Amino acid sequence: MQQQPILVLFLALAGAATIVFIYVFVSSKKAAQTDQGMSNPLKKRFWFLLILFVILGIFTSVTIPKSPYYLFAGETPTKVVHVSARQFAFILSEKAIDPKNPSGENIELPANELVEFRVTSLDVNHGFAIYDDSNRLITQVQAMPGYVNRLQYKFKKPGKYDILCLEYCGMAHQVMKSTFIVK
Ligand SMILES: [Cu+2]
Repeated sequence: MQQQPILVLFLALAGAATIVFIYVFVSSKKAAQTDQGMSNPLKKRFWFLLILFVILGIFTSVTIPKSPYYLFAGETPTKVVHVSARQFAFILSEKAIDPKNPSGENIELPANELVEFRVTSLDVNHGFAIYDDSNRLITQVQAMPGYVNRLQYKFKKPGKYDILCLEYCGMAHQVMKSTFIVK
């Protein structure tokens, strides 16, 4: 519901910006055409922009399918974990968490199977960041009040994983930590 007016505003601004660009492009083209007897600098610019767009197009079409949004496209997660972040703890549960009476349990996840974290916050913005046993950040998502962000991941290595807050959220931000086990 909240997103709809933002989308409309974005589309209106994008439309206005496009009209300005088209106007500038058309008016600059006219000026160049009336400059007879001079080599047209727009020709060079045309080829430069064409090559630039082709290169950008190739890079975009190669890299976008590898972005995290499409990593597990078409796969159904075998396990769903609900996560509620709050000052200054993470509550994890396999059942939906009641925001008025939040409670969680110890979580054990299967290795090499798709897991989905449904992450939200009960107060301010937090970061939900997962670290492996050598303290290497492997994946993360924002925990935002009023939104549920889905984070999908396949844990390759069994072991203990830490969850740390990746968004400064208050005086005790640095102690905001939780763990889970992958078997
Ligand atoms: Cu935090």
